[in-house]
Amino acid sequence: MKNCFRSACIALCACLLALPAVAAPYKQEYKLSVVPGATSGWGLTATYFADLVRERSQGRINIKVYASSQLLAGKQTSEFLMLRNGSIDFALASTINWSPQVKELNLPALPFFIAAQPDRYKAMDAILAGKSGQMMIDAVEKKGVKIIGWAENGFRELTTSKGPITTPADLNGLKIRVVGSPIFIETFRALGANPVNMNWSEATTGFQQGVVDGQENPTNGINVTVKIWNYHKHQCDWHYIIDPLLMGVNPKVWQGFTPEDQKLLVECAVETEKYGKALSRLGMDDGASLAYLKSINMVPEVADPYTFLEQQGMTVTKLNQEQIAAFYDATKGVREAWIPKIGADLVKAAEEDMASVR
Ligand code: X2X
Repeated sequence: MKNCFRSACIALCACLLALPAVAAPYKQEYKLSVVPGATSGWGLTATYFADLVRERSQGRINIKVYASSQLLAGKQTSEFLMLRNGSIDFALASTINWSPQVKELNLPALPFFIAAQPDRYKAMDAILAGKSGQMMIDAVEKKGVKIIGWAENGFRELTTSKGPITTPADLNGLKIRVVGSPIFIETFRALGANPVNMNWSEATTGFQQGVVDGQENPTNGINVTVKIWNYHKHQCDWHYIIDPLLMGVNPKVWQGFTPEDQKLLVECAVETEKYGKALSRLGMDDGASLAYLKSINMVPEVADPYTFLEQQGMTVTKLNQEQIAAFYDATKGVREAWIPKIGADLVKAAEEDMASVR
């Protein structure tokens, strides 16, 4: 009898050991936050990621994109904290919106730091693929959010109702809407402008009412999709800063995925980076973005943004390197003040990454 009981126990244990580990069930829906609208380049990039993940996981991982700062009650600079505390599962996020909490993310917002490079796209790619990109990721992860990839909102160009703008003096006294991140206030003050802090969720109403004379955002991703010509007739292409996008995940949510699914998510993020960068750079690079978008059959309606903006009655002024140098000089003090806050070692690593592709 005793033996019988023992054998039964052994058999039961063997059975239990043979069972696969019981993974936590996946959520029916994972919420992904995006600050601007669903039709912005950034919104389309997030949707591309969500669709890819759904398809490759055969519907096991269902990510829903919540655009227009819906999950943030309009307050874009609270996104990082909400993702960290788990109110949000995923975010495709601008370095600008997380920079109040993670100082290192001000690196791409150092005025004219990347714009002064001979090839700004190459310089950006070198940073993201290099040591400085990894240092930014490490800084975010140390603060409690998992990063699985990059994408791009784009180089930010200035649009104004008064203009054209070709020298810092042209900005004198102009009211410019900026995001609520301190480096922007300092940069525009250094240029003699009057920066006004406004959430993106309220910005277009502000443009409509003429509360400000201008704003700065990327050409393809935002200026075209928000129909900026309805408010501003001038665009100054000065490339003064860029906001790469981070694909962030709440760490508990991340740990809830099996290793295979974590791998799948990273692979989807890698493809999303290619798509997002191509959308952002389309019509402004050597043609590589158009070729890529054609190859995946995803060319958007506006493939030539400059011609398109001019057709809408806008004047686009493309500054040459000499004109950009005048803005570079005028913002020297901002760079000097911010390098120690961002971290001199990070800025040095970025300089080395950019130099490696010159
Ligand atoms: O607020 C902006 O300008 C936007 C949409 O580009 C960001 O979220 C950084």
